[in-house]
Amino acid sequence: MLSSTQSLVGFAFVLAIIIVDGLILVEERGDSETMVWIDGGTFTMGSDRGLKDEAPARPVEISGFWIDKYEVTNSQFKQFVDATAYATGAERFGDSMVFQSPAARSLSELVPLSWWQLVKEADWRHPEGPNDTIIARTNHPVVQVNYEDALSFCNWQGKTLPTEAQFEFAARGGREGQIYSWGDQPIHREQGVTNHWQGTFPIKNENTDGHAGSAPVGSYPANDFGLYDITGNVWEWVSDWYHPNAYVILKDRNPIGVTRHQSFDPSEPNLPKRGIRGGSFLCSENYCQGFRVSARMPADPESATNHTGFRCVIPTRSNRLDAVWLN
Ligand SMILES: [Ca+2]
Ligand SMILES: [Ca+2]
Repeated sequence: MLSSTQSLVGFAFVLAIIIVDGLILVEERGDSETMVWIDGGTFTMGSDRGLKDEAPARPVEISGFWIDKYEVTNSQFKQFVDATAYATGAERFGDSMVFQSPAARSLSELVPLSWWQLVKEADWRHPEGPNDTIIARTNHPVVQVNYEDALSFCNWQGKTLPTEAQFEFAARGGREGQIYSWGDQPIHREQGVTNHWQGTFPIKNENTDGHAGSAPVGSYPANDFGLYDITGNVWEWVSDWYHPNAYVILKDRNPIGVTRHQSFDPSEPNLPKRGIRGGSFLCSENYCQGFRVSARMPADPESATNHTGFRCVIPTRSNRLDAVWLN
């Protein structure tokens, strides 16, 4: 085995040349200050106690990989934009989706999803609209980034987005079969485990955790693998195309998701969707419960919202070809 040290866009990687099955593979080693190495292994992916798209729970084998400790922040995304003059989808489209708390006093008065509004000039620098600013939120996760924006940032760092299986394996932190990254205790029985919504979504945010919106990354305890906000704070893009029956279809070793052509969301059958994971500051016990480690959510890859961000992984042999590209 040979190794050498190389600097890539300001991030240190150690390149190791590994000979496997007669093929020479180049595997980058992450910066342990900002990334965590996850040992590979077999875990039970999904849940038979959750929603239908999380079943059947089944054994999945994952190869080891490096993953960011934190969600990508506004200041990190600014470095990328400053270096590349990248324009996000929301900036090019001129609008983006923003959560707006409805005036209704009870859930029965609400039209489902009416709390999402398309707001002109909402983008990553102005997550809730033109009068909003991220000046005091440099260490908050970047939001209002669509799938291509997230992947472009990761590629700029020599990284890619995690697969759905990598994300769930990392989020579980070795807690086999448990509901949350902290165990089986319901979130209302735990103190300060993650940034989520307390109270009745979407009409009353009791805000007992002190963050009605996003929190600075790392404000809450890490999970058992040392990953911060891997549940809660903001949803995170994963590389898999979404299918509600993915766990019936996918292979058992390093699954990478269905194809774009196969992607299917029953609520919008003609629009291929990617997956997002981990829940956000808008997830509550009465509504999405996205902070359960098996929870899955389809998302339009071209759309961005003010509660979805991402983190990156170093490409491995298992996801190098399939996750780096957009289709
Ligand atoms: Ca909160
Ligand atoms: Ca998160």
